[in-house]
Amino acid sequence: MSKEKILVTSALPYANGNIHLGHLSGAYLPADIYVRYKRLKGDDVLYICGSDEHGVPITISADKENVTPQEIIDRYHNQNKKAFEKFGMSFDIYSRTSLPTHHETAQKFFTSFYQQGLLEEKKTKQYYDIKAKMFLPDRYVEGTCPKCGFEEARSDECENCGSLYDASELKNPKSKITGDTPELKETSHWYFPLGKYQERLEKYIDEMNETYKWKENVLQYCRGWFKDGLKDRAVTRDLDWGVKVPLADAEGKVLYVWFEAVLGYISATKEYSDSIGKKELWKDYWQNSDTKYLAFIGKDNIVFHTIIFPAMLMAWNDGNADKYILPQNVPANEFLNFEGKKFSKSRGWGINADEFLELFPADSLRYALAANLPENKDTDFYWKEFQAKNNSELADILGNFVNRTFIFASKHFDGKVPPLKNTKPIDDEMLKLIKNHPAKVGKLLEQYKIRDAVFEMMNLARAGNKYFNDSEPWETVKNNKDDCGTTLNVCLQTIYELAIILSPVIPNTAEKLLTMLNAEEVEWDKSGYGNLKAGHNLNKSELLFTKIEDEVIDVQINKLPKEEDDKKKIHEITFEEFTKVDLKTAKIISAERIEKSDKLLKLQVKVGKKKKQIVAGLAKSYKPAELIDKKVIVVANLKPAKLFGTESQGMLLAVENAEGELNIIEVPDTVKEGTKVK
Ligand code: B3M
Ligand code: ZN
Repeated sequence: MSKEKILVTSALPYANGNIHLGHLSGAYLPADIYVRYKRLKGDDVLYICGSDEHGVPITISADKENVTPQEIIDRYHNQNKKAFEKFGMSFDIYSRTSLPTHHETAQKFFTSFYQQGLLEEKKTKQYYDIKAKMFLPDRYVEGTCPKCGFEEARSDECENCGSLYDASELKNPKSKITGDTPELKETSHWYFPLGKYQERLEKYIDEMNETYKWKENVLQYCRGWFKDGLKDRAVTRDLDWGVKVPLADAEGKVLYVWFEAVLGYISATKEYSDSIGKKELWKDYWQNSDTKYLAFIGKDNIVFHTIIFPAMLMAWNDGNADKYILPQNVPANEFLNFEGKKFSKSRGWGINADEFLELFPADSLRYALAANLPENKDTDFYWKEFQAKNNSELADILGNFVNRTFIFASKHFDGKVPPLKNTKPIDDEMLKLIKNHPAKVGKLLEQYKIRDAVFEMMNLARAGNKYFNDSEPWETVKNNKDDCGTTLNVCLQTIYELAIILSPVIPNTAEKLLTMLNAEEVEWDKSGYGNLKAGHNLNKSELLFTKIEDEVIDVQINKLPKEEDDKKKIHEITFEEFTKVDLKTAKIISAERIEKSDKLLKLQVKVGKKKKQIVAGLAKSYKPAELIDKKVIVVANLKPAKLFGTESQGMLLAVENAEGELNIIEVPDTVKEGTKVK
């Protein structure tokens, strides 16, 4: 097959936080494995990434810490760049959107759209936080849904009932930044007519899918968007951090972060071209119809890469002589969760890449994540599974196979590759497997079935171990040294192949293997049999993987916030919320058992002048008669509910002892019933 020209991008992470394992699994590791594989195939691959350094989340982080946005992006850009390096990401460049080249590129796109008359200026009313002195993006306004009463609805959309409404209809709007009530203030923005491109976009996706087979999860998202109908989208924001809107009357306005971030892929490629002294090289990728462009992302970014970015490129191409290519495929992944829950910085749930890599080798992490990528559905990272992948696969299967082969070769063949002589069926079968395996694994990688590919890679080591066992070289070494040599020859050739086909996943280990073999890297398709000549000198073997002990993993598991800590946090309420609970003293005037329940008692209580019926779980702790005339505390404003068919109009406070017995909280007899408890 002729060599391909391939441009690969991974989503540009926001430089306001650290990369965690979820990010790695979504958009980075799969792309890196694919890129490394394609390079081994001899293709011309360019792999681009960088930090997304604009947008409100960055300004908010800066405000919180009382530092400049520049300080935030510098910090996280550098930290993430280092973490990616440590993880073994093989970007050709890790650029950043705060650079002048990017600002110019993004402004050029805006100007082109503006000059083509595509952008419409519209006046809108938006929530403005007076204290924070800023217009609030949708996700920073919360209030009560005008349709269903859900209290955590967004400014123009309710997660609970799914309705969309005008921001002015939201009840009790609150700014999530200051907690204040924001005011609606008029502003104007430029809108990109996304709707106009719907037909072309549908056709583009259909065609790409027909030829290159897009992932089902990606297609489904797109269909959903098309079904709802694409609408105009504002491409500017009122903010002072970002790419300035290149118009005279646009003071205080910047390009919407998503509008410019996707163009960051192009500007980063320009940066790369400049850095190697070939200024025009970027065009050879972005403006070359022979280039295959693949955008790796997580599922939350699908619409931006399959709809908005392509529409922008179409719009540019309509009005300019130099034409950009569109993504040929967008192999988006679902999410990786952590020990059964979503990663959450605020709850301390999950682990950052750099912290992880302080503790364990990058290859162990790469392998464990790759074997469990969220390709079609969300998956979970579990510490115990990570340990098992490292110990029972990397160490026990791969490590063991390599180790026993090298020990045997050094002990009985003077550290040289023995010749292949009179092969038997068992050897022929193994040789056939080696010969066909790279193509088999390659085919899976071409289809972005990376998990399956990883499984097949390790299968070669599994087969190697089995072949070693079945050939019994410890027997043949005594009575048939040629046969023994043949076994070792085949095992060493297998290790050579493993060093190549496993290298996209565990590059550091692959390098070690090549050093041990005293051999050079070969192309993927040439990694089958025949690379080690008889008599070739091997180097000394090294330990490839250290087993991870239970204690080491337990330390990590014990570090996770406990369920109770979680609950404590969730149950924290404000004083205002507390005052909503109407606690009053009450006097019990009657009590009786509820039929068929051995726990519940039906009580009549007097709260001031009012009478209330309360169903309480006191039957195991009190006889009804014991309760009469007791003065207690009740929640007087609890919504009535039915328990065992009996209405309960309140709740009574009691404490439970270690045996599970309840003791009602009594108040002194001198306190009148109906008194407010504070
Ligand atoms: N920064 C969102 C994210 O990190 C966004 C991606 C931009 S890709 C051009 O998930
Ligand atoms: Zn609602």
